[in-house]
Amino acid sequence: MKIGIVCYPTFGGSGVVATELGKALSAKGHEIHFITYSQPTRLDFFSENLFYHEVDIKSYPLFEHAPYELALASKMVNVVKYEGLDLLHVHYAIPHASAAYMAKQILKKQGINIPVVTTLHGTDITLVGKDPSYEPVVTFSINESDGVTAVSEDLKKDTFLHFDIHTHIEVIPNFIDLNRFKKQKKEHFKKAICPMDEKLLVHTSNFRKVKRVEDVIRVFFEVRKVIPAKLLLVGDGPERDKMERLCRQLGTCEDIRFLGKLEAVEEVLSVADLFLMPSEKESFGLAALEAMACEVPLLTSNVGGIPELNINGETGFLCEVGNIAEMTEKALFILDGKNLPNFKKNALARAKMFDVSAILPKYEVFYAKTIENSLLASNI
Ligand code: GMT
Repeated sequence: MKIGIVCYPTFGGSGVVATELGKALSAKGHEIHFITYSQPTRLDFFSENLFYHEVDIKSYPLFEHAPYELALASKMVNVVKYEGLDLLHVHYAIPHASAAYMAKQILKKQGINIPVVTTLHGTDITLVGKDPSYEPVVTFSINESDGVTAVSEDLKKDTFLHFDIHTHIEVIPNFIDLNRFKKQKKEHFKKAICPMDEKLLVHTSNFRKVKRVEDVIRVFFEVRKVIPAKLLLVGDGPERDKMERLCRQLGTCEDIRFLGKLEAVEEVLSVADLFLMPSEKESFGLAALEAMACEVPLLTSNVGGIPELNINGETGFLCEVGNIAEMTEKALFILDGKNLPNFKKNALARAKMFDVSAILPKYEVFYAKTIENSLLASNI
């Protein structure tokens, strides 16, 4: 198949999933065309089946905000037309689903039928999408997509709850490439960070409010009172400065390191003992899956799609959002020498269920079904 993939080419989970999906599909012989406003972060190599089309967003003194959606729709029209695409797969509803709808209508006038698959990732539904300033367009463009997928059952449920949706939503969970995300021998790194064999706690995120990084630091602070431990914080974002101030206020700076945006996050995960994801909302929790693949147990909140990933008492624990005392108690239980090996083993076993080889065929089947239905429905 010739597939166009539209996504945010940044460090966010939806962009990572979209890029990894495109890479995996291309490795299976599909021709993949990425249509994004800059080169996706994980697309930094050559492959004969991978193409990149940059969306050129022209500005003009009149525009306070350059019209990204129009530039994207125009680019989609051209790529579909000149590359002969079979399908457009857009990740994150805003504004990709509505831009795809516009491209589809333009192409229809030219006698071309292009099926559109929209994948919902989370905040496009649970935070931004349901805001009245976007809701009507999000509802419309989801309903008008030829196929819709969500990354968890919980996100599917939320979509039906917040929007007037009368189309099927297929749940296809996120996935992981276990060839890349696996425990590597990085003892020298562990020794450098934890010279006294301290336990190593890790958190990775985009440091947005919804991630509750403050809870990570507070749990660490409590754990640190009981056992020797270190904390690595990977990523960057709006809350980072505030978090650095909190570390200073608690006097824990010596045991906490902010690593910033890191491409090879699997190297850090390889030496971690516990991964923390205390998010307020999380439709899937891709970062937690990456940790499990590296044999790291999870301490997470019990919201959104996380319980579909983290099995309470097996791969880690699910806790109430913001309950620092509960999280501390559970963290100490996992980190106990007699419990830790079992949690690590279970985490890896669970991650294997989300290997790319198991999830990719679900997308291929869904694409084929969507193309077939769309052909039947179109008069072209
Ligand atoms: O978590 C974010 O703020 C980024 C966001 C995105 O769209 O990049 O992540 C969402 O999509 C990821 C990939 O499907 C999911 O793993 C995350 O759980 C989801 N984030 C939220 O629901 C908050």
